[in-house]
Amino acid sequence: MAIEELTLYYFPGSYYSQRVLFYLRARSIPFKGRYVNILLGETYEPWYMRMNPKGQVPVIKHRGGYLADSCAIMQYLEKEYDTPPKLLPAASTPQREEALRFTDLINSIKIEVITYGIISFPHLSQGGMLVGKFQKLMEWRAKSMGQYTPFLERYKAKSPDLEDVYNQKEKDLSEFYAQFRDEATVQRAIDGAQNVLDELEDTLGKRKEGECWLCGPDMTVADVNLAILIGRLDSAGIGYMFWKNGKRPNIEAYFHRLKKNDVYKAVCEINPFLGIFLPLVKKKLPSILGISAVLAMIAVAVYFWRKGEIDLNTIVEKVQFWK
Ligand SMILES: N[C@@H](CCC(=O)N[C@@H](CS)C(=O)NCC(=O)O)C(=O)O
Repeated sequence: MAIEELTLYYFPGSYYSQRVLFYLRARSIPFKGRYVNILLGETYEPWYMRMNPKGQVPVIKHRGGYLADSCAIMQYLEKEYDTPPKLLPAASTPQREEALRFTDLINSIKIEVITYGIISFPHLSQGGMLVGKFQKLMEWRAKSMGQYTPFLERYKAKSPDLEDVYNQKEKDLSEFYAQFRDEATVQRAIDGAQNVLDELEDTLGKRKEGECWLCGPDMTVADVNLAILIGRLDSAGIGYMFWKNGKRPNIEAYFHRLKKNDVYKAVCEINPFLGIFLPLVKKKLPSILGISAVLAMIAVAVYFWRKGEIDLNTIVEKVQFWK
């Protein structure tokens, strides 16, 4: 058991952060959470880019080193933390190969292209209005993407040693935006996801009684990835395109089981206000309180001064006396 403190840099509504949050909770691994606001572009600040030049969450800090990428993090923690339940089956077993193969399959789904792309091309959802609770947040994010370039330019000017890192990030972001603004690309991403879900539906259909997870009776990393995928499609209001109304009964039954799972509830069923905005306010609380206190003091001083109860000359005299 590793005793060094583990810190997770994450954003609660982020798809990839949720994978690591789910994994850590499922394994009861203690960690210190460090909330990073991707909506305000905090991951593009120089201190963060030095930690992860891709400017993305999640990142972990462990034994003085940093590691990015949700799957790499889960594999690392699997090696570092021995206490059960392990989520990657033992090496050279067919279950391990299966868990890794399903992980790759789920990773091949371009989730951002689907969820943001559908906001630009709602007719591709074939179901009219989206009703997910993250819809407003995602609409806002889809619109605000592309407005980060001035931030990147400013940070680049302040930290010339990171010039190449920021140039690469600008390039990556413009390629990323272009993907979900192209209808054919969004349609291809949806088709790709439908194919992956067909395969997962078949796999779940072959499981025996009591084998509730993708690779059998025990949860694996493949289930962490599937749970977060299902949670995202549901919260984006497009679950009906993929499993609802009897379309894929095994996936639907899996989703119903997930909804009773405490880890899933804690990680995926977050309230956008309580889970996303409140932590931000809490984080900024010292500065909010500090600014409010200064403003309140100024207001009180101005009030008494205007009432004539504060005489500036007397104050100046008193200060000089005490000097
Ligand atoms: N492959 C990475 C992807 C991480 C990622 O795309 N994170 C998103 C949040 S869900 C992010 O930080 N986006 C901001 C950006 O790409 O600039 C992983 O698995 O962790």
